[in-house]
Amino acid sequence: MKLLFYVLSILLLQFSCVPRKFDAPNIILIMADDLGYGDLGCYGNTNIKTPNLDKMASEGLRFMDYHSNGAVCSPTRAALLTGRYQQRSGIEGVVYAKGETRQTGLDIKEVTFADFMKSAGYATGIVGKWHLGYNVDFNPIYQGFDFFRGYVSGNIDYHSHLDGVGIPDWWHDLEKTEEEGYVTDLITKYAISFIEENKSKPFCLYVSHESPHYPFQGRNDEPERLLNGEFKPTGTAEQKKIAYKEMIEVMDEGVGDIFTTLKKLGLKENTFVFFCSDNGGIREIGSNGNLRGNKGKLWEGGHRVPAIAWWPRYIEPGKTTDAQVMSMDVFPTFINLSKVVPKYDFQLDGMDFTRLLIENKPSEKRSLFWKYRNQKVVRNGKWKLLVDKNDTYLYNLEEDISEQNDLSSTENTITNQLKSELENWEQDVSLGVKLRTK
Ligand SMILES: [Ca+2]
Repeated sequence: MKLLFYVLSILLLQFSCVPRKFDAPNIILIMADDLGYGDLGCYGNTNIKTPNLDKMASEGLRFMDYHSNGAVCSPTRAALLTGRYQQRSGIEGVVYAKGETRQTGLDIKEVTFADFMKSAGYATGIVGKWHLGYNVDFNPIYQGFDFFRGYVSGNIDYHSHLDGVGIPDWWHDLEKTEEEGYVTDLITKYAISFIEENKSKPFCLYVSHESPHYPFQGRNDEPERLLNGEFKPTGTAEQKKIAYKEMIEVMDEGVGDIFTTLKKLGLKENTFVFFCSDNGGIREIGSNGNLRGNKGKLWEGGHRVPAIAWWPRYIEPGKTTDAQVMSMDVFPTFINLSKVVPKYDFQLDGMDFTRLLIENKPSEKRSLFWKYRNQKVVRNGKWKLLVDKNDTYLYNLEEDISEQNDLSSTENTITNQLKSELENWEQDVSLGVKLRTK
């Protein structure tokens, strides 16, 4: 299938399905890990200082109703990479360091946004977290990326780079490599060197931060995971909160360094930068603002997350949008931004949001779906139906963003309609799904 994709890509037609009102930009996708809806200054946080992301928002478009496809790491990444609901690639849950899922990953036959961008003539790179398979056979290099500096597990010690079971996890492309440094700083360093090396050609860079995922460690903290197998006890809740703040602030500093690099290299005007998170903040340490719930659950706090788009030449500065956008929409948007349309039937679930960027016009209306463990959700406009085991809840998010008033018993018609939509969707995405094992 991948071979077919490449062959067909050579036959790409040079026209676009939307008006060609823009020049194809360089693309930088920056994703934070477990960053909550209330964790940035520009989303109301007064404790954590994020001047660079705040500036990005003041110069760009801030999303108020952006959602991660998953409430945890791997599913969101599968959807982000493939432009489809994660159920279709069999990644509905976390690919854990421990246990049998360690042998699984995103099938390399899947067509990722990196595959497409590479075929469209872009240099492609990923720095930071992969989390779509531990075995080298699942490495990002086999998923369309020319360049990989980072780790394949869900999290590594920020200093010793050991994964959750104590295995070293830092890679240069296909080679496991020892390298000193605080993970967030290494990610920024390699993001910048990738941009510098590719400044003269179109590039698509995925900056996949670990911050602010645990272990909660600042730049000058000691490693918690040691090579002799020792795992030191983690800090108190108060110490974790202090580290959490620093972790976000160091990531923000790195975002600032990327913008400085773009400016220095004369790439500022026509580079599209998109920042988002992969799921909501965790309980007690992260902030999800006034949303209910947290990472791992399908209340809004689990998947409504910060997102900012920046593209000085085309995006009107300082605006916000209520458009409902999801991780899986990133791939079709990249396709359109590249201005290269493959003569190939993509069957993506996501929808291109270029018009939202350049004209502030939302895409056509649609329903959005989530499923994780015992919870399922369908969102249609202001309505959100949540099935939690055997209980069904209906919320009007326009009036009740904190999901406090269940309207399922009074709004029977919409409840039944959404229930039926949810069942149809489940049926649709469950067809032929099988987790692959290497
Ligand atoms: Ca995450």
